Amino acid sequence: MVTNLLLTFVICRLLSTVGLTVDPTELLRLGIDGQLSVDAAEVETASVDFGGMSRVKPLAVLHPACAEDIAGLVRAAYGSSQGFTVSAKGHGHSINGQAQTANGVVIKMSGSKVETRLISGKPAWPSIFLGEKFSYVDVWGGELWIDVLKSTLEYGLAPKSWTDYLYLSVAGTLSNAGISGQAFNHGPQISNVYELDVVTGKGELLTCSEEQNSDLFHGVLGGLGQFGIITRARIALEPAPQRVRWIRVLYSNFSSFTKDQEFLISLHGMPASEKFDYVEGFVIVDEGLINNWRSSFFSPSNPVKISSLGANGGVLYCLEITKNYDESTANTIDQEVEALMKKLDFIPASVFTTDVLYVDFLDRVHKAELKLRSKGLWDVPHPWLNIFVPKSRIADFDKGVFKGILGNNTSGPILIYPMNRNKWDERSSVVTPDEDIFYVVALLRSALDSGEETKTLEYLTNQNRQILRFCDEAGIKAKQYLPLYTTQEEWMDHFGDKWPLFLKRKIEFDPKRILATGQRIFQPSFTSPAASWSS
Ligand SMILES: Cc1cc2nc3c(=O)[nH]c(=O)nc-3n(C[C@H](O)[C@H](O)[C@H](O)COP(=O)(O)OP(=O)(O)OC[C@H]3O[C@@H](n4cnc5c(N)ncnc54)[C@H](O)[C@@H]3O)c2cc1C
Ligand SMILES: *[C@@H]1O[C@H](CO)[C@@H](O)[C@H](O)[C@H]1NC(C)=O
Ligand SMILES: *[C@@H]1O[C@H](CO)[C@@H](O)[C@H](O)[C@H]1NC(C)=O
Ligand SMILES: CC(=O)N[C@H]1CO[C@H](CO)[C@@H](O)[C@@H]1O
Repeated sequence: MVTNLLLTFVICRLLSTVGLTVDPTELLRLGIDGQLSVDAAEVETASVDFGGMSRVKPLAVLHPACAEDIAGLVRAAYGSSQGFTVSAKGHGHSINGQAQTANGVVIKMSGSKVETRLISGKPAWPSIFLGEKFSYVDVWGGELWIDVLKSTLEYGLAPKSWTDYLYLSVAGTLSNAGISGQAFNHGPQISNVYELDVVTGKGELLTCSEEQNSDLFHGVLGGLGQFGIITRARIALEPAPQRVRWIRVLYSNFSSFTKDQEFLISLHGMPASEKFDYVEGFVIVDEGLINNWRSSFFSPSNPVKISSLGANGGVLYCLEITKNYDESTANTIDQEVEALMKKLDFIPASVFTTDVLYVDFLDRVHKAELKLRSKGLWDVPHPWLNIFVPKSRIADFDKGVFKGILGNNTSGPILIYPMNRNKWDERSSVVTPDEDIFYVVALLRSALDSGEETKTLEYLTNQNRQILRFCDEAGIKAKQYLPLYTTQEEWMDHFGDKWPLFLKRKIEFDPKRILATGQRIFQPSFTSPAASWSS
């Protein structure tokens, strides 16, 4: 069967670099008629994101039909004397305008009609490779993970490492890391990529991997879009399980909670039957939260009364674990789960179990999205904060933030789960704390204009600052995930030891600093000719 993942293109018109200025009507004369648009509605769509806090209009929007279209546009930007910027936009699920750009073109990577026909019946790259030792799929960078999943499931295969939500583009998550409850075992999504096609900031289309152009490969993974635009990614696959046993248990004692999480992720080297496949957790600071958008799990047939569980200080912690299975293991799943659960120290009366199809588990957040959309609660500002906290300080973070700064109203789910750093490749651009185990803490907040002060954007934004300041002052060497900084000093501090390499790669692969300026790490050379490279 020919899958819709085949992304080879019959006709790819090249852009000419002649006569370019940054006047949008001039941009339209680049020779890619019908693909560069200055349509008001398109420009408007390209100027917003999920965060809903930043609005920046580009000059034009490119609908690429193939990787060469992107290379042509970037070559035009690179060669232009006046200069313009180029930002790839995946599904626009950034929080702070990371995919936006003012003086340039936004490339609509997701949802554009990328050519899927084959060159004379033969794909230039195979879509799915089924090997005895390993399998993979080649996908367009703008492909959404949900579509990757649907296509690979037709072959009984699926990617190994996920995000909680699947309506994100492959390249968008690979530019950050891509984490979920499988990361302790398989590493983040950037640890599960074999090869990439990348258009650099000079407009060269290069294939890269561990062996070939390896510096570009490692740089782009977690690279915040700074070194190139990913047009193709080769993603590792495994046989897809059929079903998932999905369990939530509660703790009132934070140290028991983290001890159990750390125990469970220490099992990563064990045979599949002796570990869970997914380990996450969340913080429940009030009873209202238990009815939030991620916890429909508990109700209505599973009502939870915090008061009856003896939470001290009102804070409870929920461990969320799953075990995959299929027909061949259906008869042993109960024993395997029981054997693992025996080793945990949760509140005995607090076990909530359900059993769902693998695809329904992976796509769980979409259900919540539909519910929130129907109530008009999806398109609201999202002042999210994601932090990696080293294991040695997570208890201090609990005291200072969950039991301190947050008070009783958090305006959204708070995820917390540990990961093993040895599953992260040191050579990638992503920055983690300097310990073997670190936690992600994700405050996934929605701001509302309900008249309550604690729900406003201003209140939540201030609280985020307060949390970061707390980490600083307590000497918790936390690192932001999906980082937001505005000065180069802050970015240098964020990257720490990795900054010199990050800068070197920038100079090599995007010397005019035209790519992904919405990350606010570098100023394009043409807007600040005086700004020299810092080191
Ligand atoms: C509801 C929701 C749930 C989420 N859950 C998780 C989660 O569980 N785990 C997790 O790790 N993250 C999660 N995220 C964060 C998400 O991974 C990032 O925001 C990601 O960048 C979103 O992908 P996108 O396609 O929307 O990217 P965009 O917002 O479109 O782009 C993000 C950045 O990547 C760059 N970029 C986009 N496409 C390309 C490309 N082809 N090549 C190079 N650079 C490119 C952009 O220029 C921009 O700088 C979640 C976000 C949301 C809104
Ligand atoms: C929490 O559990 C730890 C062991 O993990 C124990 O030492 C401590 O006393 C417990 N705290 C409370 C308040 O029960
Ligand atoms: C949270 O609410 C509980 C009672 O519901 C109260 O005892 C506690 O002081 C509150 N905490 C904060 C920080 O407001
Ligand atoms: C501490 C605080 O601000 N508590 C408020 C949390 O939200 C509820 C309603 O959702 C208010 O009643 C509390 O006063």
